[in-house]
Amino acid sequence: MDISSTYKQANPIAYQVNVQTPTAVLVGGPTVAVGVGQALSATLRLSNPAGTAREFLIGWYLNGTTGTRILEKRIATFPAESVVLDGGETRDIQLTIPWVTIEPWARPLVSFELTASVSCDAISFAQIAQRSVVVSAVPVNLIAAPAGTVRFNDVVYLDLSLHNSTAQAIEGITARLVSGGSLLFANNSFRIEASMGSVPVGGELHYVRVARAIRKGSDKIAGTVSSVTSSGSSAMVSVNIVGCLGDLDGGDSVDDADFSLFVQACDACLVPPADPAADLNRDGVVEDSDLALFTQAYDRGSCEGIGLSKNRGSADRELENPPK
Ligand SMILES: [Ca+2]
Ligand SMILES: [Ca+2]
Repeated sequence: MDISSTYKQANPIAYQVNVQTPTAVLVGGPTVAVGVGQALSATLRLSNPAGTAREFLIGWYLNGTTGTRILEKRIATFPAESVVLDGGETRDIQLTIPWVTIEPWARPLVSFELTASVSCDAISFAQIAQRSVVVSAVPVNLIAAPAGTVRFNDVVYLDLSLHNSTAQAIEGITARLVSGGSLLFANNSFRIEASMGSVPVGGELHYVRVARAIRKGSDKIAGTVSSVTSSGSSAMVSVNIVGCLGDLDGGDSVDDADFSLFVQACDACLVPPADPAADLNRDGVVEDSDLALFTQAYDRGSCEGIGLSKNRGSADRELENPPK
């Protein structure tokens, strides 16, 4: 009776250990980042602890997933590449997966799982060398002008921009701006968005929109760019709003100094050159109807409690429902 053969059949794992099992590991952290248009690169470390040379067959495959759901079975390199390691040798093998292979699946919310598929003699190591692959987003920039502190009722320009430094066009772009409730966009909403088409390699995108400061206090505005070909990116900008309706110098009260500025704006009439903060009803001209609102604000004097969500004056309510 062949005791050795019987032992091998009953104890396959012990058998593998006895012949000095080779190893295959993807080196690095749990996640591999790949930029849009760039090749995915990963290092596979092979080890042959046996006393004699052995042939390794190396392949890889990618699964596209959303959450735990696998989108498609796999894309893979087969037949596998052959590598011979001497006895006791450890060697790093570079795996390179071109972007054209990844691109058809590269969509927002899709991640990938890279598996190195390795066999040595009759022992297969598929499933043991895995890494998550994240398609990096293209960063965006958001600028407010004027920056920092603005006066109540001032016009603020928001510029959401993107530079395509990747190796392929970014397609199907949607740009979006969302205010925290203190900046009202020209569409009379706290949120505005538009389809922006595509940005070629090396090209720039600018999404510039106008908003009005309608509430005192600090506010955060979020700008987001999403695309059908890459992950979404977002940026934030903070704006601090001082004063109240009619407080044209930002001193937190409506007094003679503001009236002087209001008269100057009245002379100019059209916005611009007239100060937009003097156009209290926001119809593009500074005239009698603004004077009526200014007089109410002047009689009130202090900005205390004005422009907050509670205890609002009639002028504030008018601001939130401006003439179409
Ligand atoms: Ca003032
Ligand atoms: Ca007006």
